[in-house]
Amino acid sequence: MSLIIKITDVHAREILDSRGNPTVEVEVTAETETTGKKITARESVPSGASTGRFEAIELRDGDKEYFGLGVQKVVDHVNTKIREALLGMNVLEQALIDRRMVELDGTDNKGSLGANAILGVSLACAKTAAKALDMPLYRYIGGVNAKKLPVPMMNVINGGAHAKNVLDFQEFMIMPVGAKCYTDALRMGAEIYHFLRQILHEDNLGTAVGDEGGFAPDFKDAKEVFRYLGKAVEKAGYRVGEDVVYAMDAAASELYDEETGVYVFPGETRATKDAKSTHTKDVGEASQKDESADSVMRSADEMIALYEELVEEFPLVSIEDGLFEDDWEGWQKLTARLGNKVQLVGDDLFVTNPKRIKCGIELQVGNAVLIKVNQIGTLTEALDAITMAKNAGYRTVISHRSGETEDAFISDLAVAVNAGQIKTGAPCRGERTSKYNQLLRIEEELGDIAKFA
Ligand code: 2PG
Ligand code: MG
Repeated sequence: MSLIIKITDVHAREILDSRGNPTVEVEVTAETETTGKKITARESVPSGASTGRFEAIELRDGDKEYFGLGVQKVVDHVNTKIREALLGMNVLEQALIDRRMVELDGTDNKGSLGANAILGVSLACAKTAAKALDMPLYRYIGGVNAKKLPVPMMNVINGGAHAKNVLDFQEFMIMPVGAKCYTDALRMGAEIYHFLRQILHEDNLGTAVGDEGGFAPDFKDAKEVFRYLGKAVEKAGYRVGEDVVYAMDAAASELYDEETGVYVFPGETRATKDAKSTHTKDVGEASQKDESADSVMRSADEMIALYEELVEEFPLVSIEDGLFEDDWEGWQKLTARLGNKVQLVGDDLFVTNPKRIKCGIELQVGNAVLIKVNQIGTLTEALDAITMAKNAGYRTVISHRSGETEDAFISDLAVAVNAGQIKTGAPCRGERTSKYNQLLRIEEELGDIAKFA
């Protein structure tokens, strides 16, 4: 007879995320039939700032509390409709639970119950199940062969929608690929992070941090960022391109102007103007999207050319969202030109959605998929997305959101699926370090059988 651990309660509440915005936290309680033992586990839901337009719907209240960002309706959906639908189900039946919620929602994009309602419950069920079985979460999800520790992609310079600086591209990450284990990789990353702060400070550049814990100085463009990263890596005693390589998230959909079909760089425009002019009185306005004649703009071809230049000049091995989320043709070109040299990650492009990933595979677009559980809304569908990507030879990168909580589910997920890479911000700010620290625990627990990707 197979084990039955029945769900006896599902309860949600509104909590705050790392940006001070409300989000959903869910507790699932389940009782083991044979012993009568009750277990509760909780999980919360992250939230993006540069969200892709094809993501599952994150429901918000839209009234005057929390500037419309409240999630009381979502909490209510969990505490009534979802709770009623799941009571009595076996918490070990993750796929069935997720399907029941998807059916209950009844839409394509989880817009009626809210992906934030469904995801909170989905993840909390997995956690409760693992706890009831007295198993590490990564092993419960991934099985006996879950043992690969991911290379951390640490976002040490923040721009775009994650910071109020002039830097147009969103994320610049260091990957300590030369480390012999995850623990060493994290240490190397943290050391480089501290040297970077020191160098920025010496050059009178800002060391305040953005949403993901990376510094957010007014760097003019990507090349300037990579030069500084190089200095920090060397100062920390590591070799650029050998011990440490770079990754970036262009988040190009945020720069794309659909009317004109070009990418607009307001920060670079402003920095260029500043450099040219001794008169700085109209600088403030330029931080808005500047459509004037001397704005820095790039076509898709020019974007690709820029990436080629960056790859040529720096050890940049991974580019995420290099082009607009619905420019499949542009992505095909980008992949044809750079796909055999670097990792091309689809985030807003694929939105962790098996349908869009399938399309990408058919069109030979990108070669890696960013996995964000809240983009799709259930653990089962996220696992489907990972399987599909892997079967097609695409790499997977497990990812946080810019708005996070203290929960570290994604760390276990990364090991569970042997993803190989995780991006979860800088080695700074509690909601980022909670993920990195959980991976330290997992590596320690796995001991000898742990493999560093
Ligand atoms: C991204 C993410 C996470 P956001 O674009 O990859 O870094 O940002 O959560 O704001 O979409
Ligand atoms: Mg992204």
